Amino acid sequence: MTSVVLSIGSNLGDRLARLQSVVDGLGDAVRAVSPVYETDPWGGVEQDPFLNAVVLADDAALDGRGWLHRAQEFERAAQRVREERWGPRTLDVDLVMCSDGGREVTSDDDELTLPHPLAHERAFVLVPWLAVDPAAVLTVGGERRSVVKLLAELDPAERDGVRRTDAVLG
Ligand code: PH2
Ligand code: MG
Ligand code: MG
Repeated sequence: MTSVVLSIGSNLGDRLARLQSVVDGLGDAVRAVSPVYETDPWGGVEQDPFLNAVVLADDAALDGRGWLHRAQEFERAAQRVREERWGPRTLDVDLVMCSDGGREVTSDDDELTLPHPLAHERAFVLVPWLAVDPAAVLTVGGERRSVVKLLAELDPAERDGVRRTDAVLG
């Protein structure tokens, strides 16, 4: 059984519908969905705010690469085009971490890096993740770190840039 933490984001078009498309596409695999947050763009590109959420999902049949391919299918279905790094997108589905029978899956090749190498720097990932798993732990530089502490170490401005909305993914 593999479990995955997915970070989903959109800042082009009907942002909420794009996020919902992932929850719909995952169907019965979904274990938990975070609230939806409106977030200031991260990464230095001037662009409109994102909607972000985190989804926890399980699927006995998928390994890390299988999850990556699912994520890419959702992006393709949202007419995602590969564009500017950290620029605007209809839908981004990132694997934050994956575990297999409770054991963390790691990967470091051209196609897939697990855990996500930048997740610990992104309040738009950590805040929604904590909302669905207050005990979340992320491996950073080979060390298991509590996500609560990682978030506390971020610049307060980063945390303030992540604002909970009333939107609900169902
Ligand atoms: N995704 C990016 C670049 N910057 N900023 C926020 N707030 N949320 C995102 O999902 C995001 C971003 C490209 O993947
Ligand atoms: Mg991304
Ligand atoms: Mg991505």
